[in-house]
Amino acid sequence: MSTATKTCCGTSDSSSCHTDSLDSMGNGLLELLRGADPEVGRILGAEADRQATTLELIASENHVSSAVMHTMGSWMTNKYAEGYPGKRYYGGCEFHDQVETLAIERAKQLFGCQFANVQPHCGANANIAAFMALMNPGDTVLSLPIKSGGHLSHGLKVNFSGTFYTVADYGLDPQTELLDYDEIERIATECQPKVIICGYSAYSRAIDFARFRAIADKVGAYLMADIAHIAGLCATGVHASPFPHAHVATTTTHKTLRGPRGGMVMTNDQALATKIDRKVFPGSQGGPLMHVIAAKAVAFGEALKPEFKAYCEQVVRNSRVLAKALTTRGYRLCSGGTDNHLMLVDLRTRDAELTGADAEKWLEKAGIICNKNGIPNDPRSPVVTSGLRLGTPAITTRGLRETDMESVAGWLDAVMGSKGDAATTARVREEIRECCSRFPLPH
Ligand code: DSN
Repeated sequence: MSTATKTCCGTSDSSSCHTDSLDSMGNGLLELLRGADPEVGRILGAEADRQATTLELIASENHVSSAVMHTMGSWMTNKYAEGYPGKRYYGGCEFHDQVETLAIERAKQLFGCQFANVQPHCGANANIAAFMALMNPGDTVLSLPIKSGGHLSHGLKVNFSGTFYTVADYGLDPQTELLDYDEIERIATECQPKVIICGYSAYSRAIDFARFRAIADKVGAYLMADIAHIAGLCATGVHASPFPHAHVATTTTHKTLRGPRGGMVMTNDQALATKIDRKVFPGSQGGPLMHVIAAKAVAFGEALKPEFKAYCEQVVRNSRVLAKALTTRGYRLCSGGTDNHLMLVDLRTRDAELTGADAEKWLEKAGIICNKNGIPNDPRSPVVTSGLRLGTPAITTRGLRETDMESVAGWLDAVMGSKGDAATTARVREEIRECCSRFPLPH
């Protein structure tokens, strides 16, 4: 650790460096790059410093453990392993078979399902494979559009999903901004979809998977649950599980699940599992990212521990407290609150002129990272927006608790309330640096 500031960022300003938050392997990497590639080393050091000294409120991001982080940068990256354990197209896969099998077995245990494909490179790839396994091109998928909190891979026109499939939408109740299951049932009955998707990117309330399955059964559709955002909560019982209700569940592994950047598809149906495997490889991907699959195994091992359940419970407690603290300060939350790790803040109730784009920019200067987000029926464009999406997974990983959420709400409000005024921003930036030094990133 004594070399920490020396290896920092490659900048001359050691006061802004926080590589003491790196573990020995992180510092070792920066030291290595100082000789091997100082340009990249400088960028990586600066990014390590950025993460160490800012509060990450993007609901889909997290800080992985050192074990997960360094498994991604391991020998496993050197190998082609197309195929599946025991059925590869390349020699030398003995240990790749072992680690992929371990990842699969841990995933099955974690989510209480019978089959898991851990090869998708990301959530969108998992969804491509699921679509291909469940539908033929032209078939109808019923989903929540992105403008109401859905995901682009659920049917956006410019995405593969909207290009190759017929898309029908369900919305949120305009008054409550909640899922309206009766209305979803009515639309499903009318459009007779082959697949109904539930699971969202910006919906802060619990999902009733059983109700969705009843609707799917009534119209003879498959139910596909994309649990990318809430995977960690589902794995620990903090949110209901998609199983046994969903025919297929897809997820990313890097959000609340706190693993490496990647995707996964799960099912309880043997015939669907066989199809899914074929649609992942060779259907839509080539060589699996074995270094990421190894890191998925590590992350799933971590998620099976009791500490991870406690972490997920804390994520939701923090989210609820932050939501309340913002409400107290005059911000309206879509649907009135949160049941999970995120909230969607309607900025207009605090200041009619306030936009998501401005707020995101001002907050970043103050050391709070978040994303502008459209709110349901947002009159502003998606690059401006009237909302902010905030999430607590990453700050909970650093150890912030309920009492700290009051400070976080205060910082958010100070910056937005002052319209990014320089003196307020500088004060908040310093207070956040101090907070980050009390809550270092995981080692
Ligand atoms: N981009 C992710 C999110 O931020 O929710 C979804 O894939």
